[in-house]
Amino acid sequence: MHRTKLVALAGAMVMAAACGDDKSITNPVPPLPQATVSTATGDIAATVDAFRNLLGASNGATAGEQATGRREINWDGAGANPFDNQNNFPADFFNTNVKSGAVFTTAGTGFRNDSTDFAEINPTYGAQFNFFSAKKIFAPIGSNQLDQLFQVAGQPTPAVVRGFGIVFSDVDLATKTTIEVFAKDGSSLGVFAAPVRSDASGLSFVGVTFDQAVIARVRITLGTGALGTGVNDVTDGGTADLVVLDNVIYGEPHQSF
Ligand SMILES: [Ca+2]
Ligand SMILES: [Ca+2]
Repeated sequence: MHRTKLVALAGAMVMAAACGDDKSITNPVPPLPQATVSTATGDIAATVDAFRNLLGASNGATAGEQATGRREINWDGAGANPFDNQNNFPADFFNTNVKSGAVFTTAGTGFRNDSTDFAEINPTYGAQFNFFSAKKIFAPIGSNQLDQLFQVAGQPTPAVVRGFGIVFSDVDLATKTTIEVFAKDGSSLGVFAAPVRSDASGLSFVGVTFDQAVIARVRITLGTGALGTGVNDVTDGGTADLVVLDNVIYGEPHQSF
């Protein structure tokens, strides 16, 4: 084992020296990718459909990298039923059980897919939240932020996508519910806010696309507070704008090199 490590280290040093000796190459500064943003509030269906079409045909949960198209998570499939209305939804469900190329992280304590508008957490939530696709919706537990990362469908291989869109329920405060998209080097490609709700459905949509697959991670910020027993929405006697999410729609995950 020690010999293997030493050989690998020596190899790395040779490579570093070779790179360091080459002063003839200059790296041109790449142009910043240009984002195309679409948003909607109220009756969002037409905007969501247009966003889907922008990304291409649905690849469903087909394993393996496809040349073009999109993926989508609606949280409604029967495969997720064993996890309904609990706080232990698997972070990698949508690239293991269902091969859609998405994994999630949060600084909170877990994730929850919910068929009761989260009313079992707090009865007041039934009057706040609503679904876009019937009838499950999703949220992190113990935090109002989550990250979505991309992998080649069915493989633990980091990937990038060219677009990402998301449906939110119950956005009450402007500029607080956002997606921030990041390139594979960790640099931010921009922050994009969802519009405030505007009708009884309470739904909002924001989506962003680029010409190339440049998005490696999306940070999703849901309003200004986490769901909780006794924690009411700002429109129901509380102090925080509580927001949850439904459909996430994204370009085909392509292996990032
Ligand atoms: Ca749904
Ligand atoms: Ca709210």
